[in-house]
Amino acid sequence: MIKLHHLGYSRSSRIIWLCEEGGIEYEMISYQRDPKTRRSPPELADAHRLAKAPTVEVDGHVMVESGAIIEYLVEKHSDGALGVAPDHPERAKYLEWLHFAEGTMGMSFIITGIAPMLGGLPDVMNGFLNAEVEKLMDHLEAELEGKDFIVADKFTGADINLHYMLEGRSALGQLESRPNCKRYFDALVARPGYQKTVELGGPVLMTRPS
Ligand SMILES: N[C@@H](CCC(=O)N[C@@H](CS)C(=O)NCC(=O)O)C(=O)O
Repeated sequence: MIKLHHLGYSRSSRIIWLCEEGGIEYEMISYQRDPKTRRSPPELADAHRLAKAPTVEVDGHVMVESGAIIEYLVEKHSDGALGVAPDHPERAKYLEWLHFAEGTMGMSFIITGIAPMLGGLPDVMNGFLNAEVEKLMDHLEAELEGKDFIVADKFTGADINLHYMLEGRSALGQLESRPNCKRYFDALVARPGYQKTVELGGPVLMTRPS
């Protein structure tokens, strides 16, 4: 059985969701953020020196990085239903979107997401990062045209990884002008697997920026 180190209000909700919908057995150890700094507590560093969430103990390895964890758990610890098989025509697209969430979206989405809570960004950074977010959201909006899921006509780990990035955009009201993103996000959070994730691990975001 895998051991999931879950931090409240964090990306490790992704792994709860994956395990719940993917039929992966897991044990969960929960941590709370420091109320002042909002960083993880020192106890999480006992599991892995980065003290990041998600951290997963699996097959003798202490693993970090959501996309890699999702890929590994789907392939080695589930029936593969939440992945896209290597010979599937959309396999390349699946890997691209699974890793796009953290790889390309992560930096601009996270910084602009937390900036309002930290007093805002200097104008030059604001302009640069907001333009990047707009471009990436437009890309997602185009990609979701006529689709319920990002790849392969089914719910996959790529949707789970993308969802976290959209939580912040939803909280900032940035899905309203993008109907495909809004429809996609609303359908994801209506899934019983997501509801169960929130029930077990708490809300995904700490505060909704005003
Ligand atoms: N790219 C990593 C990011 C991991 C990450 O930064 N997690 C945040 C939670 S959302 C964290 O652990 N923050 C607490 C801290 O760094 O102290 C992943 O997707 O797993």
